[in-house]
Amino acid sequence: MLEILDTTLREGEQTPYVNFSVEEKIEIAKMLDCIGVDMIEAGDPSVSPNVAKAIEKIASLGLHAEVVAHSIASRPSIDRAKVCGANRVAIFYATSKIHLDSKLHRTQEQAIEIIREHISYAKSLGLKVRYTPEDATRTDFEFLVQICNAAIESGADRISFADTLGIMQPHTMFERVSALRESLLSCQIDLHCHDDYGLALANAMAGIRAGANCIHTTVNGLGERTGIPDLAEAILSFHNLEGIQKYNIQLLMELSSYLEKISGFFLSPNKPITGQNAFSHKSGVHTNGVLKDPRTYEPFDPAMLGRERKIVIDKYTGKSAVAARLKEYDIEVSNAELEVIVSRIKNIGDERKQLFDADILEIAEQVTGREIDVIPRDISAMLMVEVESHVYTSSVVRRMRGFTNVSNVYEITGDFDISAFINVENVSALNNLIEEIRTVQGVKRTETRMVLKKYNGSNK
Ligand code: HCA
Ligand code: CU
Repeated sequence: MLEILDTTLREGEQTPYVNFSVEEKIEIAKMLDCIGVDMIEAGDPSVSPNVAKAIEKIASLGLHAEVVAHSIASRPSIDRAKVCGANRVAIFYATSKIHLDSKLHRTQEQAIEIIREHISYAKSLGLKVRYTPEDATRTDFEFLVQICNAAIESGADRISFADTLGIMQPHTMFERVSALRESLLSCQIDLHCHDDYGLALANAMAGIRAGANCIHTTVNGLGERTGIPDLAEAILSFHNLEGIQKYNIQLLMELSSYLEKISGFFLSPNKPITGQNAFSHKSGVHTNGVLKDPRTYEPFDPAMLGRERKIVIDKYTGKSAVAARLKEYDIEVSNAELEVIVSRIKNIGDERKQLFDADILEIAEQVTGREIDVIPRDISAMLMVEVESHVYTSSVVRRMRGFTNVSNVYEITGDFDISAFINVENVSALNNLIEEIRTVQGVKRTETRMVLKKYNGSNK
């Protein structure tokens, strides 16, 4: 049965500019445990006193998951893993020629000796041991087998086949893992796949097919450079495509949002599974299909994740989507009115990036000549930003204009330096966006004013 080791707390914290507090790490570990991941890699205690403290606290929580400490091959580091109370130490030592020659300055024979010595030492402390040949996928295969078998003989019961540079493809991964399975002494095989070419999860799934036992993930795919497989993508792929149903899917969105919030590292809208657009439909053909039967354009029901589908209304939209949106507000229109409303939307949609419910309701009001007295569900807000005195206001404006949901950015006089208009789907999206804007360098303070009613210019 597949196992998942989540390494948000170790690999994830290696994401540029991401750091977690001890309390945040404890919260993440608890949520991961509720989701049911099999192992939590909680950090390398030699990195800093706070990393060590977090591992210690997590190890003392009595979680269901095994708590793993990462470590270089050094006795003091392994001692620290032991002191922290981790169940297992994961010792990594690179094996590729380029790492041995240029980084470690060791021969292959020396590397084998170092591994034997440190694994035996960790075992003597009563720790379970995983050995990671770092850069395994660029390592001479015969030597890789030799050093891994030396590690297993010394007491490692797990080998992490690390694609440190993300250079595998599904078929090469399948071949390599099959060959490893044939050549290695008895052990569990982990797959640590980096995502440099966007193939990490596909490679991990191919490796599991070939007989590996465990894949490494992080929440939101965090990690060095472009990270490693995202926990939610991995769980949903194995659940829906491979029929492996052992994890608690309902908590994945909450954990992902929590990570966005505390890391300041926000998901791109088109990210699979947890991205904002994952269940949004736009073209007339798609929306018409989805409204008749969601299975036409949805690989699975968003309710699995506690999410809802969204029908985007703009110039691509057809009559059925507009009628359905109006119906959500209990507004009935005749077929002739509907046709005029859709044609107006198509004209406006050419000029405007995004149409909100307030705009659609306004058009309906104008076309039908009847007053529509409902409050749109999506939200508009005015955001005021004060900029640090040593920062150019224009540099903050430039960053703010990069956010999709921010429009009409003005430099202004008075207590604040910038005002901008925000349009989002709901309060939590508003919260996320404001948090994101607060992380922009040079932003000192923000104030948000929610719009209650909007009056557009006379023309449209
Ligand atoms: C690194 C180490 C590692 C280790 C993976 C593992 C890698 O280069 O930072 O222990 O399974 O990618 O090789 O993250
Ligand atoms: Cu890594």
